[in-house]
Amino acid sequence: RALDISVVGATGAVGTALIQLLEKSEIAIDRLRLFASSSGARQLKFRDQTYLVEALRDIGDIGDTKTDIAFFSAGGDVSAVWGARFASQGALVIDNSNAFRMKPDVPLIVPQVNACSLTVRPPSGMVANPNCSTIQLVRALRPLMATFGVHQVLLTTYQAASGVGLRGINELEDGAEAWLEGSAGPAAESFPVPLAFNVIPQIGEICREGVALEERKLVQESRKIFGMPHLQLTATCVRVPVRTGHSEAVYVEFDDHVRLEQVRELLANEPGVRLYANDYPTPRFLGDPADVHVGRVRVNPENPRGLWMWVVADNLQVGAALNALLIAQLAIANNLIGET
Ligand code: 2RA
Repeated sequence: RALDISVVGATGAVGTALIQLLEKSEIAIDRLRLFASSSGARQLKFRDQTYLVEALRDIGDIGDTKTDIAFFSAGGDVSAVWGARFASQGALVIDNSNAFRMKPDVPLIVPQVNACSLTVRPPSGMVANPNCSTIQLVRALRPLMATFGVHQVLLTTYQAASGVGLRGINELEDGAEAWLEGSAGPAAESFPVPLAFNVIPQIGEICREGVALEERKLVQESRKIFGMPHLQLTATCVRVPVRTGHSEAVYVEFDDHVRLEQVRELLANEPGVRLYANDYPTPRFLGDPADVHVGRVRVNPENPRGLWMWVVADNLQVGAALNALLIAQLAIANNLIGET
């Protein structure tokens, strides 16, 4: 049946990508409502119709619609209030924020990795979309974790400016332009320090023990998705002057020796993973934005239990919008819509 769908955060980087994916999807839509935190009505085209983007403050009258699926990518505060309310009124809420990811009763889903964990427990039909840097990591690790015993995972991320949304891209470009013109450029707002021609080893606040929030998310979310509460994983998350596309240098230490040919075969046969045998992906020249791109796969010559790989993905697609759409398609296929 055609569905009643809402998108909250419709004019942000992720919301825009999601609406484009929805338009091309086969999901039948009876009613679409678009909400944005920014004031001022805007109009968006969708499947040859024009839709008014409503301000969040207007969201209050959702009582008059039985929303089937509500996508949220407008920040944790909005999700905490309105996501919970949509869910309590029976919607399947697919939330891109950090608000509910670690709640025990909220599934944290990457369909290619833990689709079986997608259950929607009434009355809360909340499903959490993991953090972008987590999604590409677990999609690359999945075939290896399913085959070998893993002792620990170490990684460094190189995350694009669009991780903080359109404002991040604008700040990077304005800062780069100013730098090339010899001026200091705008003060840093989206990042701890100016990002242009720089790298910043901090994403999110520095929590206890000197661990940044982004690094803690990677650990906690990977453990929840794999169902491995004691998985040894540690990371340094770095912001780099790239518009879009997160990169990760990942070191996996297995319980036993690994053969490079077997690892390559596992990655090459993993749906949605593109293996580069003699080349490597870079964010600026990335291929299919729906894929996780893996290159530089090599066994550590000093330790036959250790494997390096370089993992790159579009943080707005793989890391957010596409994963959210795949969760919706999975829920529809599993007849979970209207169950909440
Ligand atoms: C970032 N992963 O890159 C965080 C949120 N998208 O900023």
